[in-house]
Amino acid sequence: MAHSVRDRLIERWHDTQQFFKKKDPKRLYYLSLEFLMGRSLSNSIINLGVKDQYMDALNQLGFSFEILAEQEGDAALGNGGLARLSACQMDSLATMDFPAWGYGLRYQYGLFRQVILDGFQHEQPDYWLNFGNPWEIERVHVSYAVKFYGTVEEKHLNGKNCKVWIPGETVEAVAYDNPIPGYGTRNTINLRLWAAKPSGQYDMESFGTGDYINAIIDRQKAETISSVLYPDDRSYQGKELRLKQQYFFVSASVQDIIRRFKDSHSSFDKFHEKVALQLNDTHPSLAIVEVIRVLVDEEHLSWKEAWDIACNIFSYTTHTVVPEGLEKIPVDLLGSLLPRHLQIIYDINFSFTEELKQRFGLDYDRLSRMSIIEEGAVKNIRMANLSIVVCHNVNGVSRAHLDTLKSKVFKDFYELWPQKFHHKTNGITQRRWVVVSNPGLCDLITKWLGTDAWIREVDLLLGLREHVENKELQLEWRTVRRVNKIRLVEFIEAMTGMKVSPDAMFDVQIKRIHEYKRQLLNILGIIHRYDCIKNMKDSERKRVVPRVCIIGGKAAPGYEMAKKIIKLCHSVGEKINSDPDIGDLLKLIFIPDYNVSVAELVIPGSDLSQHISTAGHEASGTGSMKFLINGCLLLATADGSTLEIIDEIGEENMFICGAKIHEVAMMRENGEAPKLPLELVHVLRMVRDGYFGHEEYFKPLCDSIESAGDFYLLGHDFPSYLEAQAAADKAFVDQETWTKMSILSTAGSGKFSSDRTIGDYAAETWGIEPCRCPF
Ligand code: F58
Repeated sequence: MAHSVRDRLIERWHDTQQFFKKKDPKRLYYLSLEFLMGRSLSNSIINLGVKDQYMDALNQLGFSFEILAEQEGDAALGNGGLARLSACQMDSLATMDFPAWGYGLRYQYGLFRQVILDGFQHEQPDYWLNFGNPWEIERVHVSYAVKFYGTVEEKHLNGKNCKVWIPGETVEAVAYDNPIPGYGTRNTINLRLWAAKPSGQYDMESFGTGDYINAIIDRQKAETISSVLYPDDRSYQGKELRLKQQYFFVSASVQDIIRRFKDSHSSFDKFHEKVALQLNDTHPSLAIVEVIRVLVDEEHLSWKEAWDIACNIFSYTTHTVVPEGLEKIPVDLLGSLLPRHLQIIYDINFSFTEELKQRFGLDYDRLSRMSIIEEGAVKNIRMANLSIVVCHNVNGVSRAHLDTLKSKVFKDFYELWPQKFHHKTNGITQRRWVVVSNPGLCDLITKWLGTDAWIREVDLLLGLREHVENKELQLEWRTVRRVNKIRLVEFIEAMTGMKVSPDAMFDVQIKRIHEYKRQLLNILGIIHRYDCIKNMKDSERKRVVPRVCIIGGKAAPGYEMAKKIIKLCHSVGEKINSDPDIGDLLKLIFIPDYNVSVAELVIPGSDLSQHISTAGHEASGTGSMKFLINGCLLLATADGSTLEIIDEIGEENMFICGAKIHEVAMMRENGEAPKLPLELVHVLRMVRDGYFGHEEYFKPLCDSIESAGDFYLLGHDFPSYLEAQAAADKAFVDQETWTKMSILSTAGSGKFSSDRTIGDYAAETWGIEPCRCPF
């Protein structure tokens, strides 16, 4: 089936590329080291508009589409928010007919599989290409040599002094194209992923000297560059392999972009009118240096010409809120791997620091903060500084994030170039997150709006507001949600062996495990709830709203605290789930191996979802948007994009808790460690006393709150968190009110479509126009 869908994809993809070639519009090249695409089958047949035909054909052959679709594995070439954002944005770029290309790496091992043994996370390799990948087209003839190491020599050529890089190693980058179909359009854009292969000229000397076996083994090593995705979503890695990955993918992409441009242009005069390059965080920032190097050293443009081009074509989006999250590459490492690039970075930095001196005088503190080179025992290259200096546009991913960039992370740069800084609030695609994953709700929305046009024009969802009081809609809404809950109940039983009741409130927190995302706050809240129920009289228990608490997410393999949180969740779950006093009043489930496909199943079946990062720590957050559009209510802190969600649907339709961003900042500045609330002290005592076992193992978790300064302010936020939870219970009892809040959540979610985000980028940052291929 996949192969027959693939044929249709290839046809449209080919026509789209031919059409772009003929029209020669300005193109956007989206560079990202991570894409979390998930499954492709359902998405493709829906976007191609052939779902019904395929369902019929499969029925006739005696297959069920749902069962077949379940067989597909996820393409998990990314970690978390940043990577899923790239996937949503590719869908919007295709649907909105923008002439865009994605570039990335074709890792052989995607994000690790999470296996839980005795409540502990273990990582297993995700060798996702084992049975082949029907969605890619191998382009053996589209390949480029990528150089590493070696020396730079000064040569005199055609009356000019030139730098010539003599590489020490060359690896071949081979293209694998992945068609991305738009919805309701013939346009099908390309995601080109590079795989590393030994170069034809690789190590010929070793062959020459007769060391045949070792020469072959060395050749094989080339492939390691694209072998594995780094599974850390917290920090940059000062590792050589990571740097090699970055340069490998950047070099191949830049060569490809320049080759395509030169196919139809004889000079670089119009390069900036035809090319926009988007850097998804700083991971592809070496592209800036590579473009300058190729233009100066290989195309023989002047430094000034190359510089002007680079400044015109590059834009950069940052996804972090803390300076520690910014990428730094040791100068020695870069100098040995890419000697010519280091020279260029020094040249850029020289001009930049001269400009700073002109503007601010000899303010050495400022100079050292803003310099691209960080001085110190180990000298580093600050990739964010390099990106800001060159890019014409620096974007944050929510309004609140931009404020943080301006006032903290990039304060100095904002003072210098205020016009460069903007935000484009993130969004998610309604095609994947409703049409594919929640067909029941999709049909219901279409019925009540009287059109399916909202699938391309998401603002039409607002039309649901006028029906919110309609009892018929409310009933149908509840029915659809109930069916989704039952599907989730079955999934939970299959994954964990636990039977839960669909009458309970399904309260979900699924995302990467991080201290700042505060899964610990959630678990401590659950222990509190458990303790309260245990101490209730029978008559009181009757009033308890039954809950199924669901937590899922992966911890980075080296992140010990996150791993302890996973184990705590299991230990608490074991205790609660087997307590006969509790029965169906409370259950705690950990869903293993959380990924895009699991999210597609869990989100439509959730009643309440939690987004409770310490205010000021989540740059945007996109999980909340997926829940929102599916009519799941949010329990959230006033952080990242939640602030904008409040503006759209109103605080009265959500459960908001916790310190505000400025309050967190104030508490931190004053070094206040507020007294912990008694309920929290009691709950922590239960953990410390071994109520859930493993007291030694959990001690650092308790210490982080009680004796290590409670950096993430669980103590401060605990009371208001419990209040928000109580408000959610109260609202859930009144199913009519809950349903109205749910409808209003979906109705107000339009702003958080990636179509809006991409429309804003296209108009304000990239300067590209739709280019629609005729049907
Ligand atoms: C995430 N960042 C943000 N980084 O945390 C989230 O708030 C935001 O919604 C999302 O980006 C999309 O903008 C994120 O996923 C990473 O994964 C980096 C990977 C490499 C190391 C540093 C973090």
